[in-house]
Amino acid sequence: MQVVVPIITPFTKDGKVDINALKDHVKRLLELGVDVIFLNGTTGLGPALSKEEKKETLKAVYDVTHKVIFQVGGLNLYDVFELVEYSKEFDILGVASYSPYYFQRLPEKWLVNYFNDIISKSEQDFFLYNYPAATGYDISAKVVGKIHGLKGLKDTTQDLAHTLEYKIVNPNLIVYNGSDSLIYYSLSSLDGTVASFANHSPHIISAMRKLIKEGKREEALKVQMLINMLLDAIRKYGQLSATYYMVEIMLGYKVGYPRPPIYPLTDDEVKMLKSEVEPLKRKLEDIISGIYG
Ligand code: FW2
Repeated sequence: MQVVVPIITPFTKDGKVDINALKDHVKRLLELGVDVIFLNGTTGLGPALSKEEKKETLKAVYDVTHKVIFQVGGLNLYDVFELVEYSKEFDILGVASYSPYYFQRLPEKWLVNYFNDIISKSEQDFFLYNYPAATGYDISAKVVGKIHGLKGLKDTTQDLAHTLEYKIVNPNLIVYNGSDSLIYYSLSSLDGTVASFANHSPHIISAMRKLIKEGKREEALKVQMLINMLLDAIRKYGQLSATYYMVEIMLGYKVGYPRPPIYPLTDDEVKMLKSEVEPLKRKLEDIISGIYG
């Protein structure tokens, strides 16, 4: 029942990775119950980071924890290999990659080759990141069967049956779902959740996990419903950017800025987001204080 956070990459106002903000954020999230840091994922703006920035984030986070999965995917396979090589210097949980994206109609065997090539260069455990809505390609359980040496997989789809299929085909695979609206189901029926939501509400996910462990299913589902309402509010402002501001709203500290093309919110947008979120936040806090007594 692991909670994995696809951590945001904090930037300074002039667009540099804010290393100190990143390290502090990692420390706080671990204290609040997060088990694993997924680096350079979608929420971390992975596709918008340079190879050097990806190295920088790994080095910084590794100073705080070794419980890291390092996302290396990209369209320049030589850069990807360089990151895989770089990862060998670190004793981490593994490397990960999304599939090649943007290009249409790639033959299935090229997708399989891409993952097999990365795995053959890596000394780390390998986690596949499937996000068909973003990449254009679904790496289904059938395709996964052609990839050799997978340790785990993160499936960002809204279809739990699709995610479960990986587990059915290969029960030894560590399988996570990456949708915030399915956190309850990921914790109760898979190996865990990779939740963007954990960037600002790790305490809420930890409380839900406690309820599940205690068999309090209805209460845990109530938390999921409130999470879904929060998500509706957040998504209106652009979830990738709003997540940065949600850290201050929910946890009370600033965590830097996103970087265009993921534009920072305006002051008015932050105010509106806050006023929409506050009533839900209060309801969640009431539930949490009831859980911990
Ligand atoms: C990541 C995740 C979560 C995303 C999801 C997209 O790397 O950011 O897939 O938040 O809506 O795993």
